[in-house]
Amino acid sequence: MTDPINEMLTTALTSVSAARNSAELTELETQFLGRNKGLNELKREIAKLPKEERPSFGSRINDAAALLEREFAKRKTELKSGELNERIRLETIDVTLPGTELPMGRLHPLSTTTLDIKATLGGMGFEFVDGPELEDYKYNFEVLNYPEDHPAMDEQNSFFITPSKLLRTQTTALQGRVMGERRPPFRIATVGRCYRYEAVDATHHHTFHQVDVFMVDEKISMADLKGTLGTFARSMFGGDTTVRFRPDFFPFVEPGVDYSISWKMPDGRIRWLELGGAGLIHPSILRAHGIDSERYSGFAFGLGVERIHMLRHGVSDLRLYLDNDLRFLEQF
Ligand code: FA5
Repeated sequence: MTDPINEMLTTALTSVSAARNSAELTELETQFLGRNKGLNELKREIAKLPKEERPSFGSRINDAAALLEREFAKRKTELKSGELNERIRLETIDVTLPGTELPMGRLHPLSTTTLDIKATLGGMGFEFVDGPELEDYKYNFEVLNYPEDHPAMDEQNSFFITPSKLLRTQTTALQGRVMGERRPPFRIATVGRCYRYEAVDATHHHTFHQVDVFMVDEKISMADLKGTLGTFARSMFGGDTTVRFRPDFFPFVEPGVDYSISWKMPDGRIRWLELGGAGLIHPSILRAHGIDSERYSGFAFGLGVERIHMLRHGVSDLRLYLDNDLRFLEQF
């Protein structure tokens, strides 16, 4: 007759040495040494044995359990160290492997354009000054000679925050702030965000950027304006660019013009592209700031930053600058 203790011990020892990992081993441990399982289950047989056989059967089960526990412990150590070695092997960093390339960030096209504008005008002696985007009605319209309810203001529908504060519609709003604090001569430029409440299309946005440039000194004339604009335009658009003036109205300049630059088409023909507005600062504005308009005069011009980048790179839709679509931005 086969001995149930030996039989179970043999099966258990074979299974222990065949266990492939700690999890399997833990399962086997429950199976053979668990409460009311395996060898412990055999203990229930004791009661069925003749009295004299009971003690030796019981002590043989205990011996077998002790032997098995040692085997489990041994195998556990073996498996654990194998698993640790495997983990070390897997987690080892090979410093000789090529690295993962991280995508490089870059400046937004409007930022690079702004830097170009600043380098150009800075090189021409203009000092850059920032004005607030949340501007006083006074600086955005009033001191720029917009009479209340003047139709010129309709072209610059605004986002009013309070009756006297609005998101500036033009960087020209800086003029009054500078003239309130400085005495001529000065050469000032500013670039920044502007807002207008208007229908968004390929050439208009509610949020866009402008550059404004103005200087006040003795004997400043339209010739100075044209010379400065020409130098600026040639630096931004190429060496043979010329500037053309046409009369236009802005309440803060007299005379006022809109200006275009010459643009050479691929077939060699010249096209004129409108860039912005300009003129001689209205003498009444100088006087309002205590500047002697008999002695001093000044010019001012303004233009859109998006427009510059669009012309330089053939971009046909201004909305792309605010969409933040990488497929567009990564082209520059
Ligand atoms: C002005 O804003 C005047 N302040 C310019 C000026 C300055 C005239 C100094 C005289 C002396 P205008 O509204 O035309 O003018 O705007 C100037 C430029 O800003 C436009 O040519 C255009 O390039 C840009 N611009 C104006 N409105 C928008 C808009 N909604 N979206 C995108 N660009 C705009």
